[in-house]
Amino acid sequence: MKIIDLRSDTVTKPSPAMRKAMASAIVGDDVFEDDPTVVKLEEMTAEILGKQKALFVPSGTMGNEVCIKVLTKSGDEIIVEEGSHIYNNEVGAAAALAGVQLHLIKGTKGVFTAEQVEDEIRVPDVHHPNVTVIAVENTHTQSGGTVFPLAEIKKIKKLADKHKIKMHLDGARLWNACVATGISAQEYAAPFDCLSVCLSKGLGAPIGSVVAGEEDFIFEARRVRKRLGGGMRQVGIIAAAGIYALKHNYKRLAEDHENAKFLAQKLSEIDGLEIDMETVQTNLVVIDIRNSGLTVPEAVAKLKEKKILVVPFGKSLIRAVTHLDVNRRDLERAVEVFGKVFLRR
Ligand code: TLP
Repeated sequence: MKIIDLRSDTVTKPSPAMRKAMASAIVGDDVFEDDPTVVKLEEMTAEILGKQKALFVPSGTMGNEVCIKVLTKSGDEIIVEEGSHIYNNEVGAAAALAGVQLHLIKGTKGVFTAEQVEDEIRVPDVHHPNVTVIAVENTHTQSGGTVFPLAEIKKIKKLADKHKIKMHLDGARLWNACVATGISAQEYAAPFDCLSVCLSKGLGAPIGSVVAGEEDFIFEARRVRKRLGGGMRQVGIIAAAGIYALKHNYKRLAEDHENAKFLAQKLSEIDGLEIDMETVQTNLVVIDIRNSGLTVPEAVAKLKEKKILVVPFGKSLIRAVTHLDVNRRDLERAVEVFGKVFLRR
């Protein structure tokens, strides 16, 4: 029986058509900026995001960290939400690589307000670090893929301008926010000095993220990427998958969102499982199992025995993600298995 892998949308495998595009990509040495397929992907992404330039990087983590490094000096402070990927899931990279400290803001389902930021901005004082960046995550992974409202981002941007603070967007799943709201990627990216977007999540490419910003920003970002060991050679083979993904797999994210709603609805009908339906706005479903009688490791293991893969997502939480390699029938089977595993004894 097929394994239904709901651990993340990163588990998607390149389709035969994507592999064909990869195999026939024209390539060159990208450290010499000589790979036409990478150049094409960078130009295409810059245009989609309404920025002057873009840079292909191996991962979303490197994308965020390159941006942070370019925007800050060691000893600076950056404002991030307390559940953010930058704070929780990048192995302390902002501190280790850029030497910055993180100033945490508590959001509601990943969303914080301009008023909250205003309260946190320090007055200039010889003792204080310089606050140089405000980072937003859209969609917000830890909250279950919630969308950050554009109106609030615009208010935060106004405040950032007033205090001469730069804005960074962790847009690993920005595409999902765009499809869920109908707001274009350009509109969402406009308030930000730089952003990082992923091709290897819902879009289904095997590897790759893109950083975008103005020309001088990308010039520096290219140097930082090289310093981190992210200068790649005939990488058009991978960039071709990214181009294919942007062309063919963007609009279909709506299907993943529908599937996530279906899954969340059905799972929430099972005794002992709780889902905050308000957070099911895109393709992530966070399930609270505290009243099920099973621990998180037990639940993950029992589901795995029956070929359903999910990830632990907190003390009493597990996460299931919909993506292009699971269809409605797979999810119906997953619901059936959940029903058996969580059957009250
Ligand atoms: N998120 C992964 C895990 O690391 C949690 C996932 O499966 O959701 N920003 C955000 C908001 C992300 O959710 C992720 C990946 C990244 C950055 C990092 O991307 P990669 O894995 O390409 O370094």
